Amino acid sequence: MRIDVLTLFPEMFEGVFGSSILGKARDRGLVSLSTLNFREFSTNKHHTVDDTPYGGGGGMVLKPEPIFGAVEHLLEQGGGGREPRVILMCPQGETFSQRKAAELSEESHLIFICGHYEGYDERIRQYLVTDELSIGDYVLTGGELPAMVVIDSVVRLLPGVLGNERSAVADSFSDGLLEYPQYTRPPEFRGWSVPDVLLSGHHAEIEKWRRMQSLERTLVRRPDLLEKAELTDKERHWLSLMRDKIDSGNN
Ligand code: 4G0
Repeated sequence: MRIDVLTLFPEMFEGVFGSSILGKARDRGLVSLSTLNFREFSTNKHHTVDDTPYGGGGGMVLKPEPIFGAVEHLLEQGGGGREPRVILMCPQGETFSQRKAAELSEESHLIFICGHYEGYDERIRQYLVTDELSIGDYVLTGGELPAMVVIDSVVRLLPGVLGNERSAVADSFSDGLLEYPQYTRPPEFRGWSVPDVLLSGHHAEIEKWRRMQSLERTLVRRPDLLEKAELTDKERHWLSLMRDKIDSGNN
């Protein structure tokens, strides 16, 4: 996979792209990660990339020429493959999710556009961008941190990026439920002990306990996830008892 980021602050990506899992994936040739400063594609002599909005109202708007110029430069570099996804990070975008990460991980070329502005010229959205994404309902000073979040979640899904043992572990969301609690040595720490069942060696019992813990934790913290989770009739029944118990505790 090839990933390009259009940004006025390429130095923000150095640490994230060079470190840990992302850095290793890049060194091993599993992904190419590049930044491009779109100021280089400004068409005026002061190299400006923004301007005041038509119709007034204050603030600044990102001009179309530097963004179109930078994307077209990347397309001229070729690299074969399919049409790239051109992704604009903005608070008005579709909320990013694990499902979207999985969808993007199937692509061969992603281009991220990061702005620091109150807005983009609408023609960028209309004629260049394929996806508008938001990482959540809050406003940041720029789209760089959101782009890093999306890139990290996509790259870790690429084949060979995570070691076998790590990818085998059931992540939160992979089965629609939150993860069960985990413990390691010592069996007792400051008087707080590890649940007996985990030390019992009864694998069937351990699996049952973990599943119940996942269900309970999801019910308490993220009941919205239960609507889409794959549950047995027995589990649904157990959850309704649990829900009643919680409700009676609150009244
Ligand atoms: C475009 C994304 C870019 C428009 C970007 C702000 C949060 C997110 C930016 C704006 C961002 C997110 C209209 C404020 C840059 N902040 N939640 N800031 N507006 O993904």
